[in-house]
Amino acid sequence: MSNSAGGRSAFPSDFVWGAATASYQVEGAIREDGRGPSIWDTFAATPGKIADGETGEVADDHYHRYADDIRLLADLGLKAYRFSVAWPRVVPAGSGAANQAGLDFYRRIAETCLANGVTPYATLYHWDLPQPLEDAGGWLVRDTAERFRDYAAITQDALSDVVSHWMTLNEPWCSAFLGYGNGEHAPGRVEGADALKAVHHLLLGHGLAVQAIKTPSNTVGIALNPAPVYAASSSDADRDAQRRVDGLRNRMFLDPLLLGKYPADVLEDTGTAEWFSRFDADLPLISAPLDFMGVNYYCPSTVAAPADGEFAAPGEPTTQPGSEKVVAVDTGLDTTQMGWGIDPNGLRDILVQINTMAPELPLYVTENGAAYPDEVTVDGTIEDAERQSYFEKHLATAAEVVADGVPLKGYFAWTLLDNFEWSWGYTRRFGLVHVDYKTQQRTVKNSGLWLKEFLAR
Ligand code: PNW
Repeated sequence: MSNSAGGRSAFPSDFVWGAATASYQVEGAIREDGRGPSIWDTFAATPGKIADGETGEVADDHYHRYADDIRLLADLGLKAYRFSVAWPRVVPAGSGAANQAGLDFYRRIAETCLANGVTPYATLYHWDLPQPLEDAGGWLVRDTAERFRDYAAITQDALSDVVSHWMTLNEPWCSAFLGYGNGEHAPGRVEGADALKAVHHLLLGHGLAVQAIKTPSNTVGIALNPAPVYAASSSDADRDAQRRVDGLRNRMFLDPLLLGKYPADVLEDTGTAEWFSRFDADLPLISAPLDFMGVNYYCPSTVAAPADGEFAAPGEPTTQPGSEKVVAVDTGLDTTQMGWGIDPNGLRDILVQINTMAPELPLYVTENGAAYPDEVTVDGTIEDAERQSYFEKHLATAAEVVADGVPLKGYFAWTLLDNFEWSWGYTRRFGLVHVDYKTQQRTVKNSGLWLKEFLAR
């Protein structure tokens, strides 16, 4: 059995090693160079939504420090940078005129990557929807998908000479079910089963964007956050809970993308079959071939049926419309500071689940990482042995998955820098590099130094 002790030699020599960030989490400079407002500006300005009332107004000031940050990434031995393009920088009103200054910023990022021997991987949507589009209905309306295609085409046209790897969406599950289901993320709406309309419009936006930006010389994919869902017992009721949550979390995205159809059982559970039947004509577009799929993996989940056997509790804020009362079961795993269970076997299980559906499709782990409070030691080094251990275990599993013949082509750590962790504000740190938010000083954590050594080994 291979393990991480051999360092990167357990992986093929062309395996892609990178780190990821997202625009609103790191950039700051929210009013600079013509950027328009996004739903995250609005949400963060709403009292009670973000820990400590924080916002992404400054974040890591990556807008100004990107060159140093990319050099830091390269110095760790990483060869790929996954960043996201902020739609409100490129098309500030969401539709209509493009903003050259916004495009110029992403050109600087890509050129700085290339000058440092780093391949840029751009994600077109990591959740910062232009506010005017939300005011017009957001992802609950079809027009947003078409505006996304227009913005994607503008961005690809402007950057095609420096960026050849694209992801359309990051984690549409979060956009739909945290944004329109339980309201934990922007735009903070609680819309019950209507969150499934957001799923369809997001996937339609993906399909339209692929059609608009695919060229013979680029690769285009999508980054999902699928996760294995286990049943707490083999009882019929717990298996039914497993089927429902796997349906909402995984099959609702994987089936249309890879098989060209929505899962009938999910549409039935949620009472949306008639609504979805109107969109059969969109499915060929949504299932157009991908060059790769990105998998963001943090933890699995184990679920049980509600004691009274009644799954639905309509009207509650939920990420599980129609199955609101499914119970999340604690299986005794060690957890990170997010409360997320640590289970590298879950990474294997989800990669195998997708590989079974699409045996030839290249896969990338486009995010994987852990939040822990960093311990700053006297001599200025940042002790984070638990984060290092998380990476070691998941990389050992990734190596086994590759050895088993799954076409896993790369791994991006989440994340390069501590950053704005959405509704958690700055209270959760996932970085390989520590950020002092008072001084913006960067310090490579011991986990980052370990990764550097792993990559050099
Ligand atoms: C992902 N959940 O978010 C995002 O892509 C990153 O921007 C984020 O910083 C990272 O994971 C860590 O949270 C998620 O509730 C947020 O299951 C929430 C969930 C999953 C992923």
